[in-house]
Amino acid sequence: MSTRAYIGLGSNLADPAGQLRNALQALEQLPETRLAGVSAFYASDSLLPGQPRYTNAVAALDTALEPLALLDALQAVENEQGRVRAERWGPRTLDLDILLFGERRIDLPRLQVPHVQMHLRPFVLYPLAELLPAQTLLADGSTLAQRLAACPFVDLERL
Ligand code: A4P
Ligand code: MG
Repeated sequence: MSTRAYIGLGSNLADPAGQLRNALQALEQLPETRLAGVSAFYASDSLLPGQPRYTNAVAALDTALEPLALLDALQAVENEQGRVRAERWGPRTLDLDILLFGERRIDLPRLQVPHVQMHLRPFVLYPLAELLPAQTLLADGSTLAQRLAACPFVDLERL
């Protein structure tokens, strides 16, 4: 049986959109998994001051992997092609976060789902809204539509 999962992709390497495209190709190759949809790419300033701008997107996966196996697979993708240890750009050039895993609520040391910060981040909410209905309930009990209203489309550039 497969589960619909939503993955947040982020990169602030010199060619972040290229990083995301590579990551999407890797997601297509994951075992027991189908890439079911991808949002547009969005650019925004980093939450951490002094870092280059990020490009973010959200992908929908239909996967038969269990959540921790999916996390392992995503971390392998990050390690293989994402993490470039060029100090100038900081250590993290590809970030793959599990935003939602079906209706599951997971609270393990390695994995919290829904992603704890997602309802606060425009660069997650707007791409997610391209793939999910606005009435979808998020972890804090609010709907996607309510969170979008609380997180205005400011400084987010749809690429
Ligand atoms: N982990 C727990 N829950 C999850 C989950 N749902 N999905 C654990 C993925 N991983 C999860 O993550 C650290 C640990 O979180 C993992 O080992 C996993 O077991 P990480 O990606 O290795 O480390 P990180 O990147 O430092 O942490 P994190 O939380 O992903 O970073 P943030 O908070 O996302 O900050 N600004 C813009 N505009 N766009 C961005 O994407 N991203 C960051 C990174 C800062 N500013 C940004 C953006
Ligand atoms: Mg992460």
